[in-house]
Amino acid sequence: MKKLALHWQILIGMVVGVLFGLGMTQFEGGKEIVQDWVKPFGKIFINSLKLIAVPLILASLIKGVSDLKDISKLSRMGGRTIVTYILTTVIAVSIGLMLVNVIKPGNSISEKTRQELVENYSSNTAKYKAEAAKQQSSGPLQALVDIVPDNIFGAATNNKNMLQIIFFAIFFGIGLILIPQEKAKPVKQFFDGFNEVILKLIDLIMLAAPYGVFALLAALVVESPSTDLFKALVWYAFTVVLGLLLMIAFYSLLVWLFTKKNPSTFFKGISPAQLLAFSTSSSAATLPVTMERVTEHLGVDEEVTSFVLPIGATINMDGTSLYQAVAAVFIAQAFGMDLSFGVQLGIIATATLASIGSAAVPGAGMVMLVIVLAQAGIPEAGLALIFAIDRPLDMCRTTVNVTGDASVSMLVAKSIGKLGKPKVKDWDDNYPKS
Ligand code: DAS
Repeated sequence: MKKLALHWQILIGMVVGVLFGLGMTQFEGGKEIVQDWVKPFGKIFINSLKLIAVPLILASLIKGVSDLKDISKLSRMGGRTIVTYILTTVIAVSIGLMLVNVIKPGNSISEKTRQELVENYSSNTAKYKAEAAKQQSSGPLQALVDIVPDNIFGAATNNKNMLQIIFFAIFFGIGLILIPQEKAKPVKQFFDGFNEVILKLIDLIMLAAPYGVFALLAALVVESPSTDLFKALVWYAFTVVLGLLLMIAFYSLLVWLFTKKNPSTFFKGISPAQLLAFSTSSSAATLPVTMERVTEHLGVDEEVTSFVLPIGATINMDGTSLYQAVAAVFIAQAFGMDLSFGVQLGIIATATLASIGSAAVPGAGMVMLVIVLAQAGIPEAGLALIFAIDRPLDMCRTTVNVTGDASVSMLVAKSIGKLGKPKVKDWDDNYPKS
């Protein structure tokens, strides 16, 4: 039989995991069997994702920043592009935070289930309380000071210091642009190759995803058989998808306001890339199609697409950042934690940076969620709660990531007079003359 696409394999892993877990709860000792012989494989799977986080950031960010080439091109388009990308990402995170605080998907979990979760998952509740106390006692600019590491190898030793890794990677990438290019070339080639290796490692890790999801879901079912946990997960998924749909509406408004192209022609132009993003969950795999559609069908000059879209695929992931904000607060709610406004503001910064550091491959947003959780002091054990339904959400957020890149490329092109008529006639007849 033709090998099933990975996302179908994962969906099957989910269903079989739930059924297996439900079956094991039907007889004495079933829970312990799953906890002793199945759950460890879920833990191994999540650890492998966390393992890859630091090298992933170094590789994808240094490559993305150093690909900006020379500073003059950087200044002409780079400033506009980076600012617009960061603005749309901050808006995405803010929409995510607003929705998750209004819908409160994690609050529908009963106190009994919450206690079970706390016992089963959060071995580090005490650490969280200590962290929170430490944060309260530190000065107002401590969060800023914490971003600059005093030792890169020390920073790389645990996922808590991801922001320091991101800072170093961006700093290093800028340094690469500023030195003589014959000196930078071998270094850039190293990081290009390093980036390829890391992306391959993620492919390999994701091959284990169906089994990892099976183990995670089976453990989830036996350890919290309450139906209210599943209800909470459905509300969580609803919150993410609602936020993503709002982002799609926001992009069409931006395109209409700033380029006067009507939304239906924008979506007709970009939809093949959106469908590819949805089915592959990979912005990188979709990039060639995104570039072709934006250039041929949306009238953006080649010089703009060749600069704005590769950078966008690397550092602009609005769907991912929105998902990370919702997921972080959902896990906190599920563990009965009341995040202060200050911590949620911190989530805006870390989810923005985490999405910048996320690679354009399946599951990367989940890997980088570790940063957001660690910085907000939320037990990363909560990952086990949401990973099981991560893949369908990954498909949705990747679609938004690609749509965001395409819309920003049109805005940047328009702002420098590089937005013309499409080369391929598939517009409707009343296409406005730009
Ligand atoms: N799948 C990633 C992408 O390709 C996004 C994510 O994992 O959040 O954009």
